[in-house]
Amino acid sequence: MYGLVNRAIEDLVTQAYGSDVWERIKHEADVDIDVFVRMEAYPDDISYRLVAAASKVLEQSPDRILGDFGRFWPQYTGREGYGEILDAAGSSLWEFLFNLDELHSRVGLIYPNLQPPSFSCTDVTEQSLELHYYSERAGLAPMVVGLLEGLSLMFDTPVSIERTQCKEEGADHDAFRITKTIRD
Ligand code: 1MF
Repeated sequence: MYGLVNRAIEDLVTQAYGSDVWERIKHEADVDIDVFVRMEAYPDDISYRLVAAASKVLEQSPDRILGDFGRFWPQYTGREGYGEILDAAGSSLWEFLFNLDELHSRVGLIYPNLQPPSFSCTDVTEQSLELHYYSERAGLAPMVVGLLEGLSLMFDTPVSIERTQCKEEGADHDAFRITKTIRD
């Protein structure tokens, strides 16, 4: 994955726990890279090892780390100069979710080593939809839940998220039912 992803993990950890903890995580992950270059493609293995090491050092489940990363990603990429691409993808949560593949193909035009996941929406009503998630990468569904929570905040649209299909349990792909909730 592009260095931007590893940089986001670094920022997330450093903001919350400081750079000493980040150095410990890199050491635990056996990652000997001083500075991740945002536009360089790194082996996926490095990102997976960083998540596993963060889980160990911070004594939190890998799924929780992935969820935190997902929630962090929309604001992080917005800040790091991708705000325009994010803005162009939609002005409501539903519109944004419909346009995820287009967003990734735009990024992929500039960064040819991108291996984007693919998303589609079915059973769409004003109140809810089912989001289908297809990826060549394993185990990242908890990150997608975090991403949806981050987008929900970004669009000020509270939702509940229910996992309706799980690839690890034999389904063809992962899917989520997203339902708008009323604020109290
Ligand atoms: O292959 C990749 O390197 C890669 C990197 C990031 C592929 C996808 C992504 C983004 N994606 C991360 C989870 C991947 C899960 C999977 O592969 O199964 C999050 C996708 C996403 C989902 C829901 C809502 C919003 C999402 O992201 C919006 C987005 C997507 C991509 C970018 C920014 C916002 C992006 C921008 C520039 C990139 C890479 C990704 O590359 C750079 C970075 C710095 C300098 C130059 C290029």
